[in-house]
Amino acid sequence: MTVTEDPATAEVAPEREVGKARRRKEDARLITGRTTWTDNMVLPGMLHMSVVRSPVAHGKIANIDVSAAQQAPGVVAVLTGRDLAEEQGSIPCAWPVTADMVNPGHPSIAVDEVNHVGEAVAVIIARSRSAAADAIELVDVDYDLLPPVLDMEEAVKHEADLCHDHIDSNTSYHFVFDAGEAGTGGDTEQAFADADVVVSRRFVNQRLIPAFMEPRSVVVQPQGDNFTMWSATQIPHVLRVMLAMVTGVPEHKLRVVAPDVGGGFGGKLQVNPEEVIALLVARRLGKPVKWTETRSESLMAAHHGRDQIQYVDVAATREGDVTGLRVRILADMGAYLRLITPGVPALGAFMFPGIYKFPAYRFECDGVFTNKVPTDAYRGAGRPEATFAIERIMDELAVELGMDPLELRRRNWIQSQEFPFTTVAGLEYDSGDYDTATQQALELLGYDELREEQRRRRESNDPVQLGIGFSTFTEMCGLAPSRVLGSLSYGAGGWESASIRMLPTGKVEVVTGSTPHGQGHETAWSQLVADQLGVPFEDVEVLHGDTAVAPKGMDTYGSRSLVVGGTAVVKAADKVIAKARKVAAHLLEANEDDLDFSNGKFTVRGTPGTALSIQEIALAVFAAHDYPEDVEPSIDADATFDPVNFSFPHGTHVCAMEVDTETGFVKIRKYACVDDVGTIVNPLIVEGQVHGGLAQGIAQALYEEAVYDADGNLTTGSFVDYLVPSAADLPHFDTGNTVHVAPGNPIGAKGVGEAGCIASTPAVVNAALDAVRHLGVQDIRMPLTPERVWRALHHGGDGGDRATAGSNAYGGAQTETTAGVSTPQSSLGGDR
Ligand code: MCN
Repeated sequence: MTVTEDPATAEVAPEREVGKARRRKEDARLITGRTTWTDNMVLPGMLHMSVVRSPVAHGKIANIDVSAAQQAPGVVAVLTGRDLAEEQGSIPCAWPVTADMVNPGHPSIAVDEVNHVGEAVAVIIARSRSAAADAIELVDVDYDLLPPVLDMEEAVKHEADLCHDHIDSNTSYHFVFDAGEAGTGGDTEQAFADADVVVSRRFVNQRLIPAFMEPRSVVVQPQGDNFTMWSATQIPHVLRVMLAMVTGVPEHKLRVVAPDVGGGFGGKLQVNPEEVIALLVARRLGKPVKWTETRSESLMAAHHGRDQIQYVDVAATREGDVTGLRVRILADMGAYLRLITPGVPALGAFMFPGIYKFPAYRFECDGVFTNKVPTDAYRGAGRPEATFAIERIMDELAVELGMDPLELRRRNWIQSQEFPFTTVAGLEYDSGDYDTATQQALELLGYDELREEQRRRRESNDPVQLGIGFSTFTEMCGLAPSRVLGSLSYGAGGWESASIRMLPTGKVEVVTGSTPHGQGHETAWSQLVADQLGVPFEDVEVLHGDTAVAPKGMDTYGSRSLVVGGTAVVKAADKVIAKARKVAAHLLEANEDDLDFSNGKFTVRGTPGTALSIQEIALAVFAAHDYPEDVEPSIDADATFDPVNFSFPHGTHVCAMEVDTETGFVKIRKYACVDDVGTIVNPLIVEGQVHGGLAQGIAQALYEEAVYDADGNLTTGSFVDYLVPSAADLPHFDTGNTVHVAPGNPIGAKGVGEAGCIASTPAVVNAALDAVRHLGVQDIRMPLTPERVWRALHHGGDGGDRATAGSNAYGGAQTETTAGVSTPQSSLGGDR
């Protein structure tokens, strides 16, 4: 081993990688088609699976005749729910939010009854994809129809039809968080009784479809009693555990691989019936099996998101100090409880107070069964719904008080010097400065000029009116401290793991438990490791998404990967350095305490010119000819990180919107946002994440809605009807950042993966309302289609399909505003 002479004079500190807008390493292979998506997999003797799906929303299966399909050319087998009844178990739900939550169970293939259009009733296994697809038509299923339960407010009434006739109610659970009872706030009822002003609203947060680019796809290869599954999933690690539990295939006999995955947005945070069935079929037939959904199947049968009816009451003083918040929601579970279906609204429960200092807060949620496809995580999962409600009602309160909406917010939000701040929901917000972010966002927007233009248009009765809407948001992400998840009855922890392998030639393999599917972890983790170990960015390879390669992991969702998984990587790197230090001390014949480590090199303090790089040490321990006696010949290291708190990114989003009062067309004139995501590892990725999130959040406000007809058919069953916007439908985004370092992780980062999606929706709706409120419009139901806007303008109400007046399921008024009285207008606990 030679010790390199390295005159200090020649040393130039390399530019830090963290903070560099590196283009993503992974993009070259992704955008040039040089990767293997699950559907590209071809295995010798591979069979193809297609799924026969229910065309009815609710019914008993009277008879299934598969004889014609079985005789079709190329068909190898046709299996029904009865055929697999012994082995298929139930699709797992890992988040029983209350002890008495009712779970109807969910067979991967329906056995006796179907509960939503698109539910699997049989599978066909054939030698080719086309043979499997063609035989679908040949399976003859007789259904005894039952009335579908489709409307949540009807479903919770006593006399309602039942979604599952073996359960005597459509309510799965009733979840309550009461700050008074939790000791984190005062008495909410008292706050409302004492209020000068109470504003009550009913908001509809419509059903959405995650609409990932790569459809769901799975390939299973049996090898004796071992199985390898490739799946377009966000959660190979969780999936493996769950499949082992559901099917009885021993966990150590099952390898799950998530190859490159083309988006998920929470929609692939799931244990899919088709994954279970493909595994069972491969086990039964002893042959590889592939299933890839069509786009229509994806829209119809992959889980949906959002779908809440929210009754929100806010209490305040006449001067504009908020004194109480009361939220009651109906959350549509769909027909079954999937992996985290019940937990989505429960997670949101803690975010309704937003960034405001409410002294009292009560939240109640009913998880309601309907004969629709189950809901589950969709980008933000519970937090966009909560943010929408609070940011909408703050605007309504401002109108009621005759205050500027921003002024009302400023008056009530947490001040920068008050961090860390424990909210009325019991969360400890870590750091931030809402004033500065807001100021910057206003400047980016050109706020003063746009307000002036708005005034001019109003005065001249311009048919095109202009409005400006805000959303000053925070969110809890970086999921999550395991103990907190445990206290919320979630079935797993929130840690993440990493390993660093120092290869003999000095190259570095980083194994991460996170599972990127568009977020660029290969690039960002390389930047972290390059800085930490002082090795070139190009010398780092990041491995992920294969339980045989990365055996431990909690996967990617909840904007957790950098904060939790990135921290595990940094901690593993620190352990590598600590191990290497012992070897370096030995080789440099120095005391460990006398060594400095920077830019990838150990130097002996006071002895300039003597240096040993960590890459040289990797070779030394590989040869293992000369290393200290009390250490092992390896500097590789593992780390597992469990955060002590969530991270709380925040930001101010401002939208300027034109509304054509003659046609109802809306157009985003300008969109500006300033987000604080703590330390930014890669500004290019962060900007991309914000843009993607904005696209989805704006799409909820303006374009997207999963619509069912009166029989329970999904009428938005293709991209012709379900309007995912293209780049051409979206405005230019003016984005900026403030940086308040997160104290809970050594990187100082907060998550960004969901921020744009959480923040943007209310800003857009608030902007549209700001444009037309003077014309008598109080609400417009999302998405703000031209028809809805026009109807709200010309016929009142919210332009949606509900009556303009009347009482909601809880006996409260739908859009009640009460100024100057001390009695709350929305009474909870009506007809349930
Ligand atoms: N990042 C950074 N600096 C920060 C925060 C994040 O450089 N302060 C970088 C990270 O290094 C990472 C990316 O931004 O490369 C996102 O990081 P993070 O916020 O930790 O989020 P996750 O990686 O955990 O991704 C999950 C999140 C979620 S929950 C959804 S939904 C979502 C999203 O990411 N789905 C996506 N972004 C998506 N992007 C794509 N292309 N496709 C999806 O399906």
